[in-house]
Formats: sequence, structure tokens, C-alpha cells
Amino acid sequence: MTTTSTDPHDAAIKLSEAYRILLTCHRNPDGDAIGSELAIAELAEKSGVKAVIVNRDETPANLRMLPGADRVVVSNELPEDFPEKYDLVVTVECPQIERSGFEGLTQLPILNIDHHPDNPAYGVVNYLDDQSPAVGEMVWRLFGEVGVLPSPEAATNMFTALSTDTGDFRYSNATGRAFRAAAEMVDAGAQPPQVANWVHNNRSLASVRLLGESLRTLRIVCDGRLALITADQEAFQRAEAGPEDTEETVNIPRSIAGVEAVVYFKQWEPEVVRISLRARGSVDVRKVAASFGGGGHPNAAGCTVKGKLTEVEEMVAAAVAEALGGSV
Ligand SMILES: [Mn+2]
Repeated sequence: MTTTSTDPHDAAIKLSEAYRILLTCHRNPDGDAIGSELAIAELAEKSGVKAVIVNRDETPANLRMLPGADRVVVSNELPEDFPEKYDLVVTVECPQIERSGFEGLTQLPILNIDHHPDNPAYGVVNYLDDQSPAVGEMVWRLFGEVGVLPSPEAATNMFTALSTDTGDFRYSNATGRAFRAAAEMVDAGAQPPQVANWVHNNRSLASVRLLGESLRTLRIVCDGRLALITADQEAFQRAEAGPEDTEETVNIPRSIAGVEAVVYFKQWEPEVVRISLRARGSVDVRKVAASFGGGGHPNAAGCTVKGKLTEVEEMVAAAVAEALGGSV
């Protein structure tokens, strides 16, 4: 029988009855995915259930210091002894089963734990709560339901999940519930200064160099409402940077007073321009990204456009300016 609930009751039973679980999450894992996986692995093991974490993509560098992060296996394929040696798949923060990047997970029953509103409940047990600020908060409740006391390390992992998914408790999902869960995690031994240090003070030198290169190109147009920055191939070379070094850069222009949207043009290979769009306020940059074949969220989206950098810049900037009701 399939069950779907915001309550961890059925998930707790399913997990406790398992012999050996395979844990996985969405591609390009974030703090919520990794922190939640590690905490569930501890919960399973404290309940006498073996747990193996297998992700399709690498753990981001700033999450590799999380307690137990070295147990995450990164692979293009499921383990050789799958499915024979397992009896349950636990997907974490994975709104569609395909987003795991693995084929064949459905050979076993799936416990689906997620807070994305569009999750279609593809598991046999679906612990889904779109009102939850982070899957880490849902895992916290799962500990309570199973009746297992989390170690300080597990509390730290769940706190990492919660604090990264709420933007350090600055986003609209930083609800009373988020703060209450955070308080309980800290009482259980989570270390917020340590988490902040791992997550934020762990940048590569190349990414800071590339930030400098990118900010030198800053143009403010559309009556001060649109900021444009670019990192071309020469900038990547001078900074000795790669695609992984571009992450935080786009948020800096967004912090300028009066700026409502930012476009970051990145070119690390000829004739292909990767574009990150950010917004605050009412403009929907997902629509702009979609018009160029991309996607995302209303205030954070992306697309890839082929062509000459200067021409792509002009075209996309004009589209965002139009969405802002202005012009470049
Ligand atoms: Mn999340």
C-alpha cells in the first residue's frame, strides 16, 4: 500500500523495518541534500539498519567538512550489489526520481522524503511536506518519531541543511518552525559558527579572483535597475578558474541599492554563453530564461545561449530590460 503524508509516522516504520538502505538525492547536491542524507544514515544505523549513500555528483567543496561527508560515494552508476543486497531506496530532496541521475532505483520500494511542492509522490511511502523549510527539518522530526537521539554530528548536519536552505534564515521559508527546529538542533549539539565557517569561509582562491574579474565588467543599465556582469574566456584564464568558481558572484551585484535584476554572462568555451539570472522584487527571470530555452525559479534562473558573447549579451540584456518594463 502506498502512503503519502506530512507526518513522519509511516516513514519511521518503513525505515526501521529495512535491512539495508540505499540513500540518494538530486543531481548537484546542496546542503539540504547532503546534510539530510548524512543524518538519515545515522538514524538508520542507530536503528540497526545498514545505510549506503550514493550520489551521482560530487559533494560541493564547502560541504565536504560535514561530519561523515567522506562516506558519500559518488558514482555514475548504482553499486554492483544493487538491488540484491538492499531492500529500500531512500530518496532525499529529489522532486522527480529522474533527478537522482540514476536509472533502476525503482527495482526496490522507495521511501521518498522531500519538501518540493511538485513532488508527484513516486515512492511507496512518501513523506512530503511542502510547508517544511528544509528536508533537514523533516529528518529532525523523523528522529523524534523513531525515538532516536541524534548525535551532535547529526544535529550539525541537519542544521547545515536548514541554514543553507533558508539562506542563513533570511529567506521567506525562515519561519517560526525553522527557528524552533534550529533551536532544538543547537540544544542537541549543532555548532552554528562551525557550519557558517565551513559553508561560507571555504572559497577557492580562483573563485575570488574570478569575482574580481567579473565585477570589473559591471554595467548598470535600465535606470539603475539592471546590473550586468561578464566573465569571458580571458577572465577565466587570468583567474585560473573553472565553471565551479562562479557560484556566489552573481549575488554581489544584486545587493546594490536599486538593482532589481542581475545577469551574469559566463563564457569558458567558444561560442557558448552560460547565463545566470537573479532578481528581487516582482520581475520573473524564469520567464526570460525560458524564452532562451532555460528554466529555474522566478528569482533565480539560468540558460545557455550559443553565439558571440557581445551579441548574446545585448540580446539577453534587452530581454531582461523589457521584463523590467524599461530598456537597456
Ligand atoms: Mn531543500
